[in-house]
Amino acid sequence: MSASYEVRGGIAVITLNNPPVNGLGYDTRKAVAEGLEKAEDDAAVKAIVITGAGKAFSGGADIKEFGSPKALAEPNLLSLIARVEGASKPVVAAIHTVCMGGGLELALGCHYRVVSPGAQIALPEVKLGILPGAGGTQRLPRAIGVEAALNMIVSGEPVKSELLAQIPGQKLFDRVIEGDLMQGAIAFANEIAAARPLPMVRDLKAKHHDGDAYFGFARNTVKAMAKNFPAPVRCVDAVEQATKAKFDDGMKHEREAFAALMITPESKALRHAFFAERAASKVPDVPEDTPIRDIRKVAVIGAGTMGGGISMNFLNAGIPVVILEMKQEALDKGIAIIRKNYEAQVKKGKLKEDKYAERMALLSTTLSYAELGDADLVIEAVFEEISVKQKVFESLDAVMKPGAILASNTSTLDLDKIAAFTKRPQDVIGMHFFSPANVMKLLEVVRGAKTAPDVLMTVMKLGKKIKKTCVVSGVCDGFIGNRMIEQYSRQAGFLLEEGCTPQQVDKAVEKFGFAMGPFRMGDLAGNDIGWAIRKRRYVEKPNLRYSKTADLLCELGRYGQKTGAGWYDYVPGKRDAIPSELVNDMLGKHRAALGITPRKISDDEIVHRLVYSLVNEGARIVEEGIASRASDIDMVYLTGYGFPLWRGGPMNYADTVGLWNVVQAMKKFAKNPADDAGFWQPAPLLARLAAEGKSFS
Ligand code: 3H9
Repeated sequence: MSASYEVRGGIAVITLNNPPVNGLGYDTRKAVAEGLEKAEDDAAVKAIVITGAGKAFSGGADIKEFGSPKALAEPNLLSLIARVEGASKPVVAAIHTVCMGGGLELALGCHYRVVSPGAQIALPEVKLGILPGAGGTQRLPRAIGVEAALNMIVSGEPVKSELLAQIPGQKLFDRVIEGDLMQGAIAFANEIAAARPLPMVRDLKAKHHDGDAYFGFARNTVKAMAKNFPAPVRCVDAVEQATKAKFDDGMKHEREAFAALMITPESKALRHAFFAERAASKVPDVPEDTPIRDIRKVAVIGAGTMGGGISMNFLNAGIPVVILEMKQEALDKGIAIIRKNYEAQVKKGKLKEDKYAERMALLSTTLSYAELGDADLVIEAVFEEISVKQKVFESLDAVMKPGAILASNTSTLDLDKIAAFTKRPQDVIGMHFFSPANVMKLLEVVRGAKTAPDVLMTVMKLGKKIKKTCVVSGVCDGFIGNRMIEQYSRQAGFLLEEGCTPQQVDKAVEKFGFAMGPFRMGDLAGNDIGWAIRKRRYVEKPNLRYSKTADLLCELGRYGQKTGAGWYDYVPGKRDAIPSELVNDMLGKHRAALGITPRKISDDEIVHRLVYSLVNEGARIVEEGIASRASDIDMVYLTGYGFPLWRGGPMNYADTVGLWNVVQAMKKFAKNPADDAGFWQPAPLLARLAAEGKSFS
């Protein structure tokens, strides 16, 4: 059933019923139109109420339909809204919980709107790289005023219904109904049943006292803030039309902008990311309704930067945390850093004093494992060395209550080995946070060979609660993200050997849209980390080729910002990366020693060699089942590694280039004698998909 129809005491009630969020897909639109017709034809019906079943009034147009003929099939959303607006009997929208996008546009086409307090009201289309395309840019400014509407349309952020209802002179909500919404809506419909003419938002005026200056300012601000996304500026243009053009002309403008934005690569990438994020939360062989364990208290081992950041996630979500350290001094230092972080948020106005106090009150500390026993989840964030982890997990195994989840924050070590240090490997899981752990969205959830399904599902749901994007990874060296970055770093080293400078590589990659190029990133994270991994690799895989440039840098003690010098020079106390003559000399000498004549390498080649390194390793990771799907890899790179959102992640980017083209480029790179032919051997999955003309998605 996509929408139900019933008559309650002379009021027809049409209930959208298209789970999970009553998306306005074809069947639902058709059912609403049929309901309207029935209600108009029934002389006993005085007025009509439209509402939504379940957990939403409506989440908007059905995004899954986009690009298919169904999205345009009549009644499309525009014609449905026109049909509602032109109905001969009053139509009341009864809004609750979620009213977004096309859902809000449908409500704006109704003659009246009543709402429950706490409902999330939004036009979030901009987050999908489009603008509201069913009258939202024309009707919302008429209902709540130009500035409030533009803020909502450009940000896409939800606003609580009771706040919107407080806007002076607003015409969005006719009544806020505390208590039973349907009872209130039917009572309201009875009150207005005889009112004529029927009010229409389209007849209101959208005015701004200083329109030209305001829209000029808004356009400049939006351009600066969203320079890689075309939609926000089009939103400003469309709302300006609402103030200057006739309603029908404004609608035409909106429709054209909507159609133009829909086909942009940016919108495609954002829609890909929307579905990728939701897909990542699903584990193919673990049912979503798997009963989960109750997590009421969390223990964190280690009060260092990572342990402190991890703890803050839980404190922010109202979950008590106990931190364990070996020495009181280390505990004091860790707590002081957490305090400092919260105080900085209070100073910036991002956190209220009382909330800060509430969070700190949830935090306790201990020097003794014996005091951790009542925690439901313990996360270890200690030194990345297997013997240290062994000690920690043996201690935890001895004290944690039965059923407690034992998690490791390891980024490289074998989780199955760690699990084997306990007598309960089914309760052991990896929770790989990214630094700063209280800020970064990504949480790689590492599933060991023996991790129990309910442990996995508990951590996935908990991850959502602490506002992380969770991606499941199987056990392998580096898991998803770091395993791929290793190939990217190897290739970056080859580029230096062939003639690039670190700044040239960083600039090209940053122009492509990465938050930071590989060398600035190395300086920030510490070049010694990669050095330690390479030393391990030289023993494990002696035939694998690495550029020696990064080792030479580390031998000079240039570990990055923490030592005041790395690939770049730094002025003490500052983070600005200054090109280093010493490093460029070092690279020149190294090339000479290898007999390489440096060549000029284009930005295009730099970017493609680096991004395709990620893609090729990503394909291996999918094929090996380490990641469940290619879009999981995109989520890892979008939320943990600064990959440009408007390109949708490395695998999506490869799809847009075309996998055949990617493989052709790789074959060309393989022929370069200064590169490494073995490096460019296409992963079997990539080769197969390219040959079959398919994509990762
Ligand atoms: C639009 O309206 C265009 C118009 O202006 C013009 C048209 C001409 N369609 O997020 P969750 C699915 S554009 C289809 O985990 P939550 C989602 O894929 C639309 N499906 O739940 C997932 O499915 P699955 C403007 C949708 O409770 C499931 O719902 N609207 C849609 O945390 C649960 O999702 C938006 O951009 C949809 N519109 O949050 C709203 N929305 O289980 C986007 C959700 O199969 N949606 N699904 O993976 C949201 O912001 C959140 O989903 C919402 C619920 C707040 C609604």
